[in-house]
Amino acid sequence: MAGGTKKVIISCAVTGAIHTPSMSDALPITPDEIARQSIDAAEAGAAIIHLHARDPKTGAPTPDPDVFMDFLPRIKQSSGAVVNVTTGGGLNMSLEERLAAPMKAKPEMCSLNMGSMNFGIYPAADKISEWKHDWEEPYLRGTDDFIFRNTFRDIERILRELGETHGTRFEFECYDIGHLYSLAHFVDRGLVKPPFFVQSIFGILGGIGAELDNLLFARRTADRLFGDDYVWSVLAAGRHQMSFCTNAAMLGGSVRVGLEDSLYIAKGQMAESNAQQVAKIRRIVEELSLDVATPDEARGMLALKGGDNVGF
Ligand code: KMH
Ligand code: ZN
Repeated sequence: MAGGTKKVIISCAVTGAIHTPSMSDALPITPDEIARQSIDAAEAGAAIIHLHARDPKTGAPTPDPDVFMDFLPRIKQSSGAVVNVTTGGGLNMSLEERLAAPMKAKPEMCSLNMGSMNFGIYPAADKISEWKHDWEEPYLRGTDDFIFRNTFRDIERILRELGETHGTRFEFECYDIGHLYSLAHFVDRGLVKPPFFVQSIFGILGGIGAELDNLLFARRTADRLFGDDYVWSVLAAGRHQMSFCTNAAMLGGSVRVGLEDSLYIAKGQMAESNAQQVAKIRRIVEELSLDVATPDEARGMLALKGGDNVGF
C-alpha cells in the first residue's frame, strides 16, 4: 500500500446485523430486497458486495445457509460483482452458525474479524420510539453485556477451513490498531498470504474512535507491518462514513459504504438505498481524479479465485 493502490475499490455492505428494521425502511430484509439492492449497488459502482442474511419475516439476522442461497446466485449472475459473505454473522451466533453459509457458498471473499471485543450498539435503542418487531429492542440493549468473540483459535479455524481448503480470501476487519498486529501474527505464521485486504473500521463503540489522527495512525501502522503487501480500505460507522471514505481515498485507499455501516446519505437525511451511497462515494472519488475499480480489477488487485470457483 505504501505508494497507494492504483484504483479505488468500492465495497458495499448492504444490510449487516447492526441496524434493525425499525431504524430505516430502506434496510433490505428479504432475499428479493437484498438481491435487488446488491445488484443496484454494483451497477452504481461497487466492485464488492458484503452480505449478511435476515429472516424474511422478522428482519432478524440469520445464519441460515438456505436464506443466503436464495440471493447469492442472483447477485453473482446479475452483477459480476465480487460476493463477500460475512463470517461475523449477527450478535449471539456461535462460530458454527457463523460458518454455515460461508462453508456452503465457498465464496471468493469472506469477512474475518481480527479480535474479540465489546461491540456496543445499545445507545441506538434510545432513538427508537416505535418498534416493528419484538426482537429488536432486547437485541440492541443486550450489547452492553456482549462480547463479539473472535479468538486466535477462531481466526485460525476460519483461515484454514475457508482459506486453505476453499481458496476464499478475506476482508480483514480491523476495529483497532491491535487487530493489525494480530493480522501480522498470522502473516508471520504463514497462514495469510499477500495481498491482504485490510478493512480499517472506525467509530464502533468498543473499537477505535472516528478521528483523523486514528485514520493516519492506522495507515502508518499498516504500512509498517505490511509494506507493499496490502490493499487498504476504510469504513466508518454512522455520520463519519463519507468523510472517512473520502480521506481514505485521498490517502490512496479503498472505501466501504452501505446501510450496514450508516443509514444516512447526508446530515439528518436517511439514505434511500445502498446504491445511493455508492453513487455518492463514486462521485467523490472521481472528483478527486481517482479511478474506481471494476469487479475484475478488484479481483486482480486482491488475487481472488474468480466467480466461477464458488459454491453457488
Ligand atoms: N459491521 C461492521 C462494523 C462482519 O460482517 O464480519 C463489521 C462487519 C463484520 O462487517
Ligand atoms: Zn458485515
